[in-house]
Amino acid sequence: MNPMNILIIGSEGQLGSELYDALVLKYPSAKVVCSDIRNAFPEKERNFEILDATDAPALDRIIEKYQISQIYHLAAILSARGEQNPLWAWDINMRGLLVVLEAAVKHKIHRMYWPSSIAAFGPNTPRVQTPQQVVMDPNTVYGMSKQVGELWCRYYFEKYGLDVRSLRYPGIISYKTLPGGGTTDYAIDIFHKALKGEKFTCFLGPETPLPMMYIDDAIRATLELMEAPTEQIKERTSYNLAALSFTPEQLGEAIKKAIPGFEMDYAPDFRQKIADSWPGSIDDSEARKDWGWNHQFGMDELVHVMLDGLKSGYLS
Ligand code: AKB
Repeated sequence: MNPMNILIIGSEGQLGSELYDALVLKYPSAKVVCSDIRNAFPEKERNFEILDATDAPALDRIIEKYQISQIYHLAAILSARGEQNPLWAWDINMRGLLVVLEAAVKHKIHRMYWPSSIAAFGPNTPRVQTPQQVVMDPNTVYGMSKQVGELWCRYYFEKYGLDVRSLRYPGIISYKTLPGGGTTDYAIDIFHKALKGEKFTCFLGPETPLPMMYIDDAIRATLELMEAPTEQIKERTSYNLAALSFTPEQLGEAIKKAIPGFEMDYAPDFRQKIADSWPGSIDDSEARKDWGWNHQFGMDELVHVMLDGLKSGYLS
């Protein structure tokens, strides 16, 4: 089987859409197949299949049709949206993962990727420089699905030899697509408002630190993890991954340096409690040691790339 027939499940989201472009660029001779519950980019010429990740027979058909050998399973309901419909979020996130893991074993998938998140930690996890191995007691449905999902990934690796790899993403910041339903989304909305000359009301309080990362770093980390030799992958649940950590106030100050008239205020809502249960910063030294992870985008680079990118035609 050609190791480079790749399926992205959840290809139309914030991460999937940019991962597609990165995979096509990195592996020009690979076949990269996109799948999601809707086609968000009908103008793009590419292999696209409608797929509900919990539909096992449909997934079987796609894997067979394209002789898929690698899967990136990104489809998930994020933290804030998950709290509005907990059983539905659990079903999509958990049953979706199990359906894909089963299909991966059945079709002898060469390598699989599934993202975990800082949401897998919880209120009793130490919040500063949260280590790789630590108490994890998430209290959101999204976080619970990530924590248990990590254990399922390790289980499929140990029991069936499935080479499934995972990263605990921080909040991912990007300008090409809008995220949907996360607690870290404020750090994207703020740029749209700032550029439109509007005041931004943040749904988190000013002093809420959260780990964040520019999307190019997140995509590069994902591809580097997937390319790392098997013997270098020592963590089979999911790797801590970090770049930046800031509060809404600090981000606002950084934006003000570029847009001096920018104004923001704060009206914390139910998402504050979610953010308060997550780490403020992450110790990702194991990823750095095991497979050479190193982030590139700091605060200044992040602010500039977001403002320039949005100005180039992506402003909502
Ligand atoms: C969310 O806010 O739900 C996500 C995440 C941190 O996993 N961005």
